[in-house]
Amino acid sequence: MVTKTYIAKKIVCLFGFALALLFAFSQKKNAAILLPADTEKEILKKAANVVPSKAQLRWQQLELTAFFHFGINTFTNKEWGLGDEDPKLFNPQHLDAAQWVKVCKDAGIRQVILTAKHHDGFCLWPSKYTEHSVKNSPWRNGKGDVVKELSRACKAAGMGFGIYLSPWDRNASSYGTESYNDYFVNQLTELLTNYGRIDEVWFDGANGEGPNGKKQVYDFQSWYKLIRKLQPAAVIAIMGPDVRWVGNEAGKGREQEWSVIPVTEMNADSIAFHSQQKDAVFKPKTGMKGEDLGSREKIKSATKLVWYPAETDVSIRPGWFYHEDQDSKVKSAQTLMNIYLTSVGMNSLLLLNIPPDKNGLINEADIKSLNAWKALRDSVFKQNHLAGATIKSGSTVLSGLTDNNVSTSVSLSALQNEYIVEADMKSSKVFNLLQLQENISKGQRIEAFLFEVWNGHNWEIIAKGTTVGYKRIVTFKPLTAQKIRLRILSSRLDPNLAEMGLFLMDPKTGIE
Ligand code: FUL
Repeated sequence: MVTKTYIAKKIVCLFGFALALLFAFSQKKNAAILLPADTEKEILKKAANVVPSKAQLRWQQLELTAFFHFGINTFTNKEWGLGDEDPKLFNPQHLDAAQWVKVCKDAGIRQVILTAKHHDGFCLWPSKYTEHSVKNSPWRNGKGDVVKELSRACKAAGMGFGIYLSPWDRNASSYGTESYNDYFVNQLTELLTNYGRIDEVWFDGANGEGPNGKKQVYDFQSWYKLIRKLQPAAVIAIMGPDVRWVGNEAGKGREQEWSVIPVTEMNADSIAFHSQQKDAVFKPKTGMKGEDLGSREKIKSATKLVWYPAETDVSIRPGWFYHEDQDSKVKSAQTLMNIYLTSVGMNSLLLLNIPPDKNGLINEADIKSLNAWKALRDSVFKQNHLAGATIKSGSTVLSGLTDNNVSTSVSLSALQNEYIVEADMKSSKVFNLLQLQENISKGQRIEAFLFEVWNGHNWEIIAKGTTVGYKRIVTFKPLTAQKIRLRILSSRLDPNLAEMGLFLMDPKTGIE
């Protein structure tokens, strides 16, 4: 019998269900669907509310990660091995993964990625599925496993750990046939199950087969599914949906770098929300090299937007693998500093390659340069001249902008069509570097800003910029001033400013 209480219970139940649905949909996601009827204002609002997934946010906040290109090429003195090498050549007699990790940690690097298999197909772990691996080498009498040694060293040091597994394989006889995908999945499964937590999986888009070479259709979607299932905290980079290649290997980010990108821009085949994670899953195509990937102009005709941040990969040496004759060509601390400014300082993450040598150690030349770079960064960023300043927007005093905590932020309100942050440092300071950070856990919003100083008579424009995102560093000639202001001329929604800093860098560093 249908009683009143029964009906009431049903209504409460339905109401609860509707609320839960509403809650689920109002949760911020790392992708958004745009509708044909959306106005420009609605599009901007949707774009401003696309946020990184948990894994993407953790990854971005690392700022600095390292690549270890190491393998059979280290012993054949090549960059791209053919896959026909004798595994007996692999013998890094003094290999010490803890040294690699220590060198990185001392340089302020927070995650490392190992080339578990490069294009030559040689595996740095004893894979069950191939003979082209460390198990047939004299190193540790064929009982060695570089992936294991490095993963353990990372765990002991609290360092993030990632793997590079080259889709292009010049050794596997199945390459070019459907069964190669099974081979690849088997290898990926070994790496994702036997070595503890994996923080990043890096799929290279490179393929040098040429027009008459073998053609392999990769089963990307099944690889992504496997990673999401076995290592849900990992980001999938480059030929993957979480991290985008910046577009060059020179350490150069974009002047205007949006982390929210239209799917059309990356020419993705498809996009779907993974049922458990809610993170977007799609297969990108390579070639996102344009200067502008996500401006208003770009997003206004989009149908889907995703959080897809840039990673800048560059080697500390001319090559990706170690070559003795490049010991004298290791990038200097100054060059690394410039790269830092044009990568991390341009809303990207820096993935710096530091290739171990034939002994299985990071070479002294690289260590020297890394330590000097760290000392340089410390000397520049130790003193923020805005710490202790009175910082205001209109009559509202802003706090937390110099607390080095990117998750505390101030939501600015517009004053006559722009957002103004003014600071009085109480006495004159000398500086040549402005650093800004948005709280990206609430989205990326700032589209244009001006930086001005008070010269005693009027406000003088010192620098102009477009995007800020996770971090934006702008450099200029050293100047002396007591009062400064930031004018955010355009923002997709009210900006959430997390950090603001003014620093002095030795002009000899040559950043201008
Ligand atoms: C490229 C590769 O071909 C290089 O050897 C290197 O691994 C670099 C990081 O990616 O596509």
